[in-house]
Amino acid sequence: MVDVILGLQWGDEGKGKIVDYFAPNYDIIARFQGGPNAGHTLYVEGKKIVLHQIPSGIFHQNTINLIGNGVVLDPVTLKKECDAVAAFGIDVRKNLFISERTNLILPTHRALDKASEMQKGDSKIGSTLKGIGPAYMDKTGRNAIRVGDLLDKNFTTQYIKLRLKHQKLLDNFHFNEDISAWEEEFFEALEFLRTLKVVNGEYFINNLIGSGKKVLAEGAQGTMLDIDFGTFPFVTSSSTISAGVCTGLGVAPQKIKDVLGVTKAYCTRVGGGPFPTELHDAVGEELRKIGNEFGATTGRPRRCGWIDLVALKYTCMINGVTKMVMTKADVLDTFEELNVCTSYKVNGEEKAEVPFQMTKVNIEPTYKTFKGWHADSTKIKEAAAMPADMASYIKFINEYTGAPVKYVSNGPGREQIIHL
Ligand code: 2SA
Ligand code: MG
Repeated sequence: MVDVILGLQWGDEGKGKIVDYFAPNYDIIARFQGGPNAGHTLYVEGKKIVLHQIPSGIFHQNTINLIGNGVVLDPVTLKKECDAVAAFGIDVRKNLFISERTNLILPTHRALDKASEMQKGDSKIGSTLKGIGPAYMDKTGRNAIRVGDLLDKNFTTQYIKLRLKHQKLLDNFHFNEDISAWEEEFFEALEFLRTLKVVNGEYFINNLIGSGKKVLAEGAQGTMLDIDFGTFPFVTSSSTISAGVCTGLGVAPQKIKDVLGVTKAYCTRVGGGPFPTELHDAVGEELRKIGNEFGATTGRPRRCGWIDLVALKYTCMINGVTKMVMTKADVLDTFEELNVCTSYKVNGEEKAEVPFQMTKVNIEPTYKTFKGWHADSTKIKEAAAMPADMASYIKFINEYTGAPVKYVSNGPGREQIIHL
C-alpha cells in the first residue's frame, strides 16, 4: 500500500512538515522524482534542517528511506546532506537506500543548466541551477549514467564519453567557466556514494509492500511545475504528479491508496512563468513578510498571491487527490479581506479551466471575496474552535475543487495541525 504526499501549486507548499508529521505512520518514505532542486524544511530538536536529496523520514530511527529511480541524484549534495544528518546521530548507512536506476547529476549538467539559462536571458526558466533539466535530458536522450553504473569497471570511460559530449554543448554556449573544483568534489562524493546501500529499487519496494509495509511517496516541487501539466516551459523536468509515483518507483497504480495534496491557504511561486493571481502590491508584500516566503534551496524571494481555485481544481483532478492539506493558514490571520480566484478572463473571455497557453495570452483572475477571520489561529487544536470565517473559507474551497480539506496547518510546529 502506497500513499502519496505531493504539491498542488508551484512547490513550497510546506510538504516537508506534512511528510514529517505523517512519517511515523509509515515504514518507508520514498522520493520518486526531482533532485536537489527540492528543499524540504524540517525542525529537528529545535534546529532547522533543509533536505534536498534525502527523503524526509531520515530522522525517524526505524523508517526506511528510498531514493527512487525517478530521482536525479547529485552525489555532492547527497554527501553534504548525509554529513549534516549524521551530526544529529543518524546513521544513513542503516536507513537510506538508493535505486541503482537513479540517474546521476554530473558537474557538467550544472554547467549546462547555467549556460542554458544565461542564453535564454529574459525568457529564462529561473531554474535552481542544480542541473535538473540537463540531467533529465540525458535520461530521455538515453545517455545518462545511473547509480548502478558506479559498480561497472567501465564507469570512468562512460563518464569521459558523456563529459566530452557535454563539453561540445558548453562550447556552443561559449561557456568557459572552470568547473574542475566541482569535478574534484564530484569524484570524492562518488567514493562516498559507493559506501551507501544501492538496491534494485523496484524489487526492494514491491517486496516490502508485499510483506505488508506501508509506503509514503514524497513529492517535490508541485503539480503546476509538472513537465506535462504545468505551466510549460516554466516547469521542472520531472513528473511531479501521482502518476509519477508509478514510474518513479516501479509500483503499479492499484497500489496507490491516498493522494494527499498540499496547498497553501494562498499561493506562491519562485522563478519565471505565469502566475495569474500574483500580487504586485502591498498585500503581496505582506504575504511574503508574514509567510516568510523565501526559497529553501536558493533563498530567492517568492512571488506571492491569492489562492487560485481554477488551478487547484485542475491539480486535484490530475492527481486524483483524496485529501487536501491546507498549510500556512495562520499567515492569513491578520488580513481584512481574502480573495479566491474562481475563474480567468483569458483574452477577455471568461474561463474556469487552465488554458493550454498561459504565457502568450492575457489572463485576468476573477475573484470571490471573503471576510478575513482576524484571530490568532496558531493555537487552535480542533475544527470546532476555528473562527466561522475561516471555516467558510475552507468550505468554499472544498466545494469548488471537489476535494476535501482534511488537515489545516496553522504554524510551523509539529503539533500545529487541525484535523477536520
Ligand atoms: P529546475 O531547477 O529546473 O527544477 O527549475 C525549473 C522551475 O521549477 C521551479 N522549482 C521550484 N519551485 C519551487 N520550489 C522548488 N524547490 C525549492 C524549495 C526552491 C527554492 O523547495 O524551496 O528554494 O528556491 C523548486 N524547484 C524547482 C524553479 O523555480 C523553476 O521555475
Ligand atoms: Mg520547498
